Amino acid sequence: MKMVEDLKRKPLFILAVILLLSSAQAGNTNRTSWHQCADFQTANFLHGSKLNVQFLLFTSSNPSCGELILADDGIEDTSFNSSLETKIIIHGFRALGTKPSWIEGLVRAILHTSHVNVIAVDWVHGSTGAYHSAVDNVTQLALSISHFISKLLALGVSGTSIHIIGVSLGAHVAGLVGHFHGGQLGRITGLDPAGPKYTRASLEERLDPGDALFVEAIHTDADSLLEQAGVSMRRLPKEVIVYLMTSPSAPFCVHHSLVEFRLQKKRNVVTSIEITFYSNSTKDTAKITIPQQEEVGKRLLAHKVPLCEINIVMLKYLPNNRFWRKDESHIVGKFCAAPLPLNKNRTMFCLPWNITLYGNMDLSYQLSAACA
Ligand SMILES: *[C@@H]1O[C@H](CO)[C@@H](O)[C@H](O)[C@H]1NC(C)=O
Ligand SMILES: *[C@@H]1O[C@H](CO)[C@@H](O)[C@H](O)[C@H]1NC(C)=O
Ligand SMILES: *[C@@H]1O[C@H](CO)[C@@H](O)[C@H](O)[C@H]1NC(C)=O
Ligand SMILES: *[C@@H]1O[C@H](CO)[C@@H](O)[C@H](O)[C@H]1NC(C)=O
Ligand SMILES: *[C@@H]1O[C@H](CO)[C@@H](O)[C@H](O)[C@H]1NC(C)=O
Ligand SMILES: CC(=O)N[C@H]1CO[C@H](CO)[C@@H](O)[C@@H]1O
Repeated sequence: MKMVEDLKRKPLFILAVILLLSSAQAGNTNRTSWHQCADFQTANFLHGSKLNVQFLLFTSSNPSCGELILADDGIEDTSFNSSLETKIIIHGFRALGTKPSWIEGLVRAILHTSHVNVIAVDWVHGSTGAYHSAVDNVTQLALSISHFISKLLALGVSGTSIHIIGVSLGAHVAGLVGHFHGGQLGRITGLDPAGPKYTRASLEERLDPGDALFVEAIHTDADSLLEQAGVSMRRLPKEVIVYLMTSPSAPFCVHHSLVEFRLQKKRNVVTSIEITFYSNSTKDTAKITIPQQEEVGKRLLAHKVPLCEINIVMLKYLPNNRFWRKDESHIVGKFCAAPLPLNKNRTMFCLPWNITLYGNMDLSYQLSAACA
């Protein structure tokens, strides 16, 4: 049995040696000049019993060319800049043992907006095969990433400048790494943290709020987003669930505005007002609800173009008519909108007068926020 396995492995082993030799010959002794772009491994080629974790460094000066960092070799010899923040990306289960297709886009997007070191952790090798065996490899992987981070800390990198971004199963790896560092690393972002095998896991095993100074989990497949979109202006508690609106199609991101209606006088019933933003090509709607005996209702309105491209706002009062009781025929109040996040200046765009809205009738106004 053992011999059969060895025989099967030999051609691959020889091929790997040839590749190593040829790459050594292609380079010269100048480390920076022979450096070629390093890429993710493919697991079916390098099949073996080791995790073969690779750390690939990407920087703004060369966002599409990975630099292989060997944890035991001089990190100082690479383009790693220890005075910058460091983002470490950890992928999840890879059924087919291939490079995650989103890695390049994520690296480019990060480097486009921030001047940081980006390190992509390639554990394709241990993440393939059956899901449960990928899960079994998580502790060993987390240990080797922790070891790598310790090397960075020894170089003078501050723990708070480290941000781990873990996707799916990688989110729990990030949690484990953070746990090994006593929860003192700066930030962990879990993107769609994996559910299978983790819903009943202990705090040590899965991503939890104690794993870093700031821990966030972003779920893109959660249900019922919309009814939670009321706006509360209270101080954030230590842990909070927040909802981010998205559009139904790529690139999914939308702009958010706070819309607000302030009644001239309080009412004994709930007040509902439909707000619609129109640009030349888009239409987005939200419903403001003002509780009874309150003056103000606030709501988040997600729109596909920036607020400054919205030219018309349409308001519609939805009377609360019941069979036994008619609501008031009209309401009077003031409407304001502000792009989020609110900046220091708290720029609000208000219709400059109290408006009268009649039941179920659309009223349109020009909204002219200037583009910055
Ligand atoms: C080695 O790299 C340095 C820095 O990029 C460069 O100035 C030098 O010419 C290179 N030497 C060789 C032999 O390629
Ligand atoms: C590292 O980053 C800092 C801050 O941007 C910069 O001032 C410095 O020149 C960089 N060092 C190197 C070697 O690029
Ligand atoms: C919207 O249409 C008007 C009139 O055609 C045009 O002047 C304006 O530039 C357009 N705005 C945008 C953001 O395309
Ligand atoms: C805030 O207001 C100040 C003074 O009017 C202005 O210089 C600054 O650009 C404004 N900032 C923003 C984010 O609008
Ligand atoms: C709108 O109504 C409120 C409440 O009655 C009043 O204080 C405010 O002056 C009015 N604003 C305008 C612009 O008429
Ligand atoms: C690369 C590696 O270590 N893979 C291991 C992952 O876990 C499974 C299940 O324990 C092992 O069979 C693999 O060898």
